[in-house]
Amino acid sequence: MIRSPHRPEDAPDASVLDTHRPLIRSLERRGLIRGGLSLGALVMLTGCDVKRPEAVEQALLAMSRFNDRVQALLFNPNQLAPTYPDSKILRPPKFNAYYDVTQVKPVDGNSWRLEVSGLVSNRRPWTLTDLQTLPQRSMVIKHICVEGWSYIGGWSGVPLKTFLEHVGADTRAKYVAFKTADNYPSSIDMATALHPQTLLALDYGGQTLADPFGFPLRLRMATKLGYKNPKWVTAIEVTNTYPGGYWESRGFSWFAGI
Ligand SMILES: Nc1nc2c(c(=O)[nH]1)N[C@H]1C(S)=C(S)[C@@H](COP(=O)(O)O)O[C@H]1N2
Ligand SMILES: [Mo]
Repeated sequence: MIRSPHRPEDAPDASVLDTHRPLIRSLERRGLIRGGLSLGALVMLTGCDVKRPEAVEQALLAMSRFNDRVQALLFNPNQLAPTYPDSKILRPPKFNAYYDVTQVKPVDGNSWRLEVSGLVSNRRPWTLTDLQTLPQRSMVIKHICVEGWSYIGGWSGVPLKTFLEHVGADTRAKYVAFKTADNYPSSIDMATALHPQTLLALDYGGQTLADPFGFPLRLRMATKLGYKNPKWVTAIEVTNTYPGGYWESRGFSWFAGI
């Protein structure tokens, strides 16, 4: 059996609710809920793990898709997630993947290429040096994993929006999809791809990404849960065909953002 970092056997605790406070607050502000959110409702909005009988799995899957649309409608492209001072950056960051840290296979930065496909005008692959010459941006943000833990991390890299402009992406397309060296497919909505706090990260805490955290390139977004941030990215595709993702095909919410 695959080791799940999202341990469905564990019951969620108060810290899970805590890590989703920004989402809850934003829903409250928009008058969609009053006085907080039940754990059940939260589960449906975020695809957070809870104990659930196998029988309701299909229903939950359908519900989580419906909620992807609701969540996408709630997304405000101009709203910024909270940022923090550099002094709060956790060093080293916390590791997570669908396997243990000892099983990480480092990627060779020299032979690594970023493939580009789909609705773009330039499909030329990118080297690490190519990416380093694009304008960079930094952000210190909170990483929230559905397991119920979080940490503040400092990331720098190329805004995905800048990259998409450089490859001549059709930004009217619905999705941006990612492939990774460890076979962890992932995808996001175009509105989040163009958000200013969505980076193709090359550095953590002012240093080149360490192997366990996605060297040479990983996606880092301030507005989505941890599992939506693929590490060791090898390919980007702009598409109108729903691409899904590793945890999404196992019942987790696809949008998973605020
Ligand atoms: N390629 C890849 N990316 C991944 C994962 C993975 O297993 N493989 N796990 C995700 C999950 S569940 C989390 S919480 C974060 C952890 O990122 P970190 O190790 O930088 O904290 O990476 C995400 N990106
Ligand atoms: Mo996660």
